[in-house]
Amino acid sequence: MTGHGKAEFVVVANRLPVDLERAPDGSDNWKRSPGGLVTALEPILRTRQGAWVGWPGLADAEAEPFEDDGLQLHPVTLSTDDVENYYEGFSNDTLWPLYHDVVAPPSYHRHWWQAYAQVNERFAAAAAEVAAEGATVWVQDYQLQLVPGMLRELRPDLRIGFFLHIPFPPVELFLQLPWREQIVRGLLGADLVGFHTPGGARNFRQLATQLAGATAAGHGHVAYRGRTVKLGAFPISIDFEALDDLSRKPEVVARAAEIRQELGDPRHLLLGVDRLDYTKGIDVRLRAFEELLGEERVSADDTMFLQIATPSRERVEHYIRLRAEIEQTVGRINGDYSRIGRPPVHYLHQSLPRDELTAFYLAADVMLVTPLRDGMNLVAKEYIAARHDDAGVLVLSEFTGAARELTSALLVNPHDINGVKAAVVQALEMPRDEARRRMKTLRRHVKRHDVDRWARSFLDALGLPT
Ligand code: ADQ
Repeated sequence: MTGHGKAEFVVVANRLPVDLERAPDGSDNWKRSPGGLVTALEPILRTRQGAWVGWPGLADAEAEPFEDDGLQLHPVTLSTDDVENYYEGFSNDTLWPLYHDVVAPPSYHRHWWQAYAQVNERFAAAAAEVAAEGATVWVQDYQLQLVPGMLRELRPDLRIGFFLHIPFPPVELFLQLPWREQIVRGLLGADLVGFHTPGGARNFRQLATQLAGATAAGHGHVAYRGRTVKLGAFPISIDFEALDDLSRKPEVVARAAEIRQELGDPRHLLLGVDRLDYTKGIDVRLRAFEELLGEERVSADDTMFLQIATPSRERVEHYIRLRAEIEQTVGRINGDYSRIGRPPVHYLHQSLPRDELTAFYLAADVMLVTPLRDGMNLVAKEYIAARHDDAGVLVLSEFTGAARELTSALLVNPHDINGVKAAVVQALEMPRDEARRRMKTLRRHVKRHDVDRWARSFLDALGLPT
């Protein structure tokens, strides 16, 4: 067939696996942004003349398709208005809070929706252009939920998969969305729609029936417009081996010891690592820690809490407010409980290099992962992979996808502050043998269920042998 591209396998994601950076002199530079997704998909992309369609991360950047280290990259341009309305607006201020159980109120604006639909058209057109006849296209995440339907219209010959990286919300909440039917129909354009958990797949199945007239078609399938759409749970993971290796490097081990020393050798070190996001429950763990200090159940003399928060979505109102609140809380706790040179809370609003982050994981006795809602939460799995010494205790919110798998962690309800406090105390006092036993079980699980297995199981279900 003429007019089609050459790629047998196409990944469509909001972001490319490289970022475009513009120097002050106006020259452009591409920088790799290593993420789990690229690592997992790179071998498959290479062997199948794969292509990746995505935004380079800079507004108004017009860039030609190019090859980077054997990968065909197809940049999609977003204007400043697109970034404001499609990305910061509809994606991050409508869908993100709605899909995370409305822990912040979502904003519904018709011009944001229009921009979302237009940008999705652009991604679908770009994918249609690069995909070969009969190719497989894998669309990623909540920013691109209309792409499967649009792409099917343009290219009925393609095999289309979609994976949602965030939770798919309960039916009653999803029904708030003024454009609920369009979104559901958009997703039903795929041959396979994947979620982190069976609950997400169940919610979607009910909505597909209720809003789009899909009908049940055997276990895990629905029939829609003469096609069968497969629905399933595919819990994402991390590159266990790479992180395990990194954590064993003598420099990283030495750095972990150095970090504890720099902190003044606390007996106990608690750690939180997140994007600065209101879904992550950073406030929950700060409150728990503050109350424990106030009640003298933990002492600032020997216990420290270190929160590392990557700057995120800094122009969206909810995030601006969250940052101010967290910083105020940190200031209050330190004001109340510090001695000179020994604040009980250390707070870094910074993104850290991989090896440094791994050293922090290795240095921490207790990892606090307390989201109010999270699709999976890779930080929990990274902490486990970094603990080659089988030490460390993970406190994990029940409301993460990870909690379904990591049942040997101390599971907590982040809405129950007393429960969180009790878990923190239990973690601090846990006998070494018990901590070891739990960590070994957790490591065995994550090692077996790594990101490679995730990608393979999704692509197998889509009918693309890997
Ligand atoms: P996120 O909400 O970004 O991902 P998460 O899964 O925890 O959440 O991934 C965060 C990543 O950022 C981790 O790899 C972590 O190492 C890194 N990171 C965090 N803070 C950092 C820092 N200060 N410096 C450097 N790196 C830092 C979304 C969903 C999740 C889902 C993933 C994958 O919200 O639920 O697990 O996608 O599907």
